[in-house]
Amino acid sequence: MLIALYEKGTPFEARTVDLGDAGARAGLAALWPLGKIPVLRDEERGATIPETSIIIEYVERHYPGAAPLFPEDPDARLEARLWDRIYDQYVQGPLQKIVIDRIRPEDGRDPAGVAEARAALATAYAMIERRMAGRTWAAGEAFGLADCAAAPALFYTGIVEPFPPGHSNLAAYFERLMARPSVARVIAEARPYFPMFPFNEAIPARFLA
Ligand SMILES: N[C@@H](CCC(=O)N[C@@H](CS)C(=O)NCC(=O)O)C(=O)O
Repeated sequence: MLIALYEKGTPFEARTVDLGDAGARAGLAALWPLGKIPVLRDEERGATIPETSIIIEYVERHYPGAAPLFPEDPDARLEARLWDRIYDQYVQGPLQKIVIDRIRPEDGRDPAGVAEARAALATAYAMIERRMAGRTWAAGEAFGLADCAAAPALFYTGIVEPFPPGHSNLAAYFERLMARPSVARVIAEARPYFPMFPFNEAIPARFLA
């Protein structure tokens, strides 16, 4: 969500939610019972919008700013939504499984589930490798919705399950994402929270300073 807001230059006030704090969790659940971040609260329109993809579409409609994040062409828009779903469900999803398993007590771990998640990532990497042959961004011609989903997902999956050798289109796409100023800014702002990431010892040095 932050990447999209930075791309557009949308003014907003950021509120950090400490998910380890019961009071903060209750406040978040009052806004959105599933208790997931991010949630956008638009006081002007009296609207509460959860889920990153929906937030980005809402901002695109009501506060479009300088940078459109959806292609004009309806078929390309569908592709943008598809690749947003792929990154959210089939890259970010397995990532969360692997990360959550690592912070569980030893006797609550699920090695079979983690192995499935790693296999799912390998499948997703191969799909992205094929998709990105000859492409610059995930859908359409410009940076957009699906790239906003891809950047944080691939940043963290690349750490827990490195891209396999020979996935040169995926690797080049990853470098384009990391070079995007909105993405670089979000990663720099995430740096103070890196120690909370259970694989933080594997974060490449170039992202640490
Ligand atoms: N599909 C959702 C995923 C949101 C999500 O999973 N957020 C995580 C942080 S990355 C969260 O709030 N976790 C807290 C929890 O599950 O208790 C989106 O894109 O907004």
